[in-house]
Amino acid sequence: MKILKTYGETANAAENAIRQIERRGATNTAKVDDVVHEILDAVRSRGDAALREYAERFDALAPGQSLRVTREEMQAAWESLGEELKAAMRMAQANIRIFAEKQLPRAFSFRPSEGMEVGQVIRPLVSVGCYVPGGRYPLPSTLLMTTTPAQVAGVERIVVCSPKPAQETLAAAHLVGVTEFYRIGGAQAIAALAYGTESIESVDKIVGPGNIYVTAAKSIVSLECGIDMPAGPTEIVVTTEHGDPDGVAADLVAQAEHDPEALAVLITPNEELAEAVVLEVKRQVQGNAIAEQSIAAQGYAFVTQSPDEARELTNRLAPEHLTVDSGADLRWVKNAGSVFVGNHTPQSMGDYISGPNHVLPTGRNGRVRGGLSVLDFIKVITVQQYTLDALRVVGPHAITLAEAEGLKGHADSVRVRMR
Ligand code: HSO
Ligand code: ZN
Repeated sequence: MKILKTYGETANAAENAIRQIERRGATNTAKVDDVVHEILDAVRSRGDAALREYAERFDALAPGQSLRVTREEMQAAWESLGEELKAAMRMAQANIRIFAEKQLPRAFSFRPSEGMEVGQVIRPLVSVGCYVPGGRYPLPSTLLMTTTPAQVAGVERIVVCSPKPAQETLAAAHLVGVTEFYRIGGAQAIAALAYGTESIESVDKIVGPGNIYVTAAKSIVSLECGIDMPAGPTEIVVTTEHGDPDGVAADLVAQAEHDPEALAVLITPNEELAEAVVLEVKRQVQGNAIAEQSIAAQGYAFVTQSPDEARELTNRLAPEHLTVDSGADLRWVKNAGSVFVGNHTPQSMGDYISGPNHVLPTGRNGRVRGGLSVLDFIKVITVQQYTLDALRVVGPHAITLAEAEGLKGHADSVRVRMR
């Protein structure tokens, strides 16, 4: 983990490192774009056959093994779990559900003037695909985080795709009541969800995190299918003046263990604290091979001249996970995926159990959106209605605007109904 002061001799080195971190999203997928296009084309043109070939080649699907997981398999997986894990999954599911329910926007309608009514209704998406990464670790928590808000929204058809799904992931699927689960992954799974195959019907939107192939595939298919966001390698920023070095280091190591490309950053005006955290990270990271790699490559402690500068830098990076000292004033947080306050709030609580989603914007997407939520699974549809009297009062203004735009048909369509 490199310590860089943003002032004095290291100011340039710090600025260069910051710029490189800022560019992290864009450069990433370019190197796999060609392969991903090839996979997408193959699944689009050859459907199930191509899907099977890729699944056998990359995801250890046995020849003859079905792509679709049966409900009996999910149930057996659930029954094989210990009571402790079952209880933890139940609590996570309950908290994710309550949180998503609170997030639901409301329908309304009102009368801006007599006889004129405008409003909105909320409708769930009809079908969604939830991608649950298989790779390095099984992620049953991601299955809960993606499917539960979709259920709360009222999505009719929820499809889960996960390569080499672990028993825990199948068990989580049983817990939430998933009925359509395919053991496919990578760009080929995204292609199947977006385009459909003989055996898999396409979905309206694909959500969930994934490796660089999945992220690249999602961005390519997004022209014809909804997607949530590019959720790439994990990122953590801790912005603190007086955090506890042990706890801060533990959070940095925790998120760094997701991926050799994970980003782990400390931002502090307190140089002593930076040194203590760096030492502590060095100690805690031992034996954790992936965290060691990512911290060596993308681990930074930026020492700023002031708390304000620390806050500005934080917003510039727009991190996926952000830990701050105090919740009393969060107005300064402009860009972040999810915020964790104080020494007693390990980021892992949010990863697993608190209820807010752990599928979060990476690659500076925290500038334009927050984490996955019930809002990703609904549409706000607007509704309006006039009485004849109201149309006679408000219509002339629409006619004026239509004529200003030279759109005679628009103007006439109002005029005709005012008679
Ligand atoms: N921190 C991850 C989510 C996760 N953590 C799943 C543990 N399991 C999102 O970047
Ligand atoms: Zn995590």
